[in-house]
Amino acid sequence: MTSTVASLSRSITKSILSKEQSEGVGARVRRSIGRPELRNHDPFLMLDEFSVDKNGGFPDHPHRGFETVTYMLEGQFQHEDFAGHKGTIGPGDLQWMTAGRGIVHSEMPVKSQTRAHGLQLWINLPKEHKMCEPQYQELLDGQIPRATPEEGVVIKVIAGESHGVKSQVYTRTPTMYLDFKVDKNKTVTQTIPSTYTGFIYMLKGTAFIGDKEFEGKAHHTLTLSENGATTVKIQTKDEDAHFVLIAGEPLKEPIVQHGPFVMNSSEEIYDTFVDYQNNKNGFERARNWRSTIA
Ligand code: FJE
Ligand code: FE
Repeated sequence: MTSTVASLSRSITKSILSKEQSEGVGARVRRSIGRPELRNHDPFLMLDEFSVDKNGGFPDHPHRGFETVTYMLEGQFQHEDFAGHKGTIGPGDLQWMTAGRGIVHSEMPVKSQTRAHGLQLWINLPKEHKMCEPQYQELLDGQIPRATPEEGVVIKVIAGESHGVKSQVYTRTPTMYLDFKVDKNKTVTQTIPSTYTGFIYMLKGTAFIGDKEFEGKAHHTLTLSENGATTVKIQTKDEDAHFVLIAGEPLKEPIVQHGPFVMNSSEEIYDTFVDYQNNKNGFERARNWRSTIA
């Protein structure tokens, strides 16, 4: 009975706190998806809330087989790749990078800034897109559409759709990525395709999720039930809240990951090492390349 299911909200199946750990060079991350308690969130491989001061960063490193989505919260971050693509992203800006067959790049805070703070999500690519040409989709804060279902509720639509507002970002893996800023004492509902795997990552304040009002607090990942429901209900009480809701269609393909390479088999991972070492099949420009920002 679809009418019964549609009236139900998805509920919370797990709530996991992300404590800070070291990553890259002198960087601190709160790892959400990708930590031992939060594996198997197909199509998502990793979500890090990163915090980097002027001495840290993620100097020259490769990627193959997935997408990295960097969403800045505070401060300025620079990036530069082996094809000469470079730029700076600031608060509220988005870089959706499809690594495909190969990217080598550097991601570093702007040195004059005190702290760069943001989210980096890794989305797996389906078999037919793993070796695609790399692509960037870059949006400044002001270019990301907002849904405002009522006063005191602002939803930035980074990918997918919310309250009739659609993102133009092309997602090879069907993905919904929404940033919610909700004032205290509000209720908001969000439609999520019933087949999507989803979670909420809390950035600030407290939110109460689902019909059972599960309490979500800052730096916690709340995984959404897969009960076939098409909505999630989120309430605030005596505090404002800031969180992201991320959901996507599971690929249901084998995943073999070796650090920044994610393929479908160990043979493909082996081929990737050979390609990277020999500057082949997408890594041609890696030969003798060094970033100027690291
Ligand atoms: C890394 C491979 C990587 N979390 N959060 C191995 F690609 C990375 C890496 C990142 C990263 C970059 C940013 Cl901008 C934000 C991140 C991992 O680049 F740290 C390891 N160890
Ligand atoms: Fe990277």
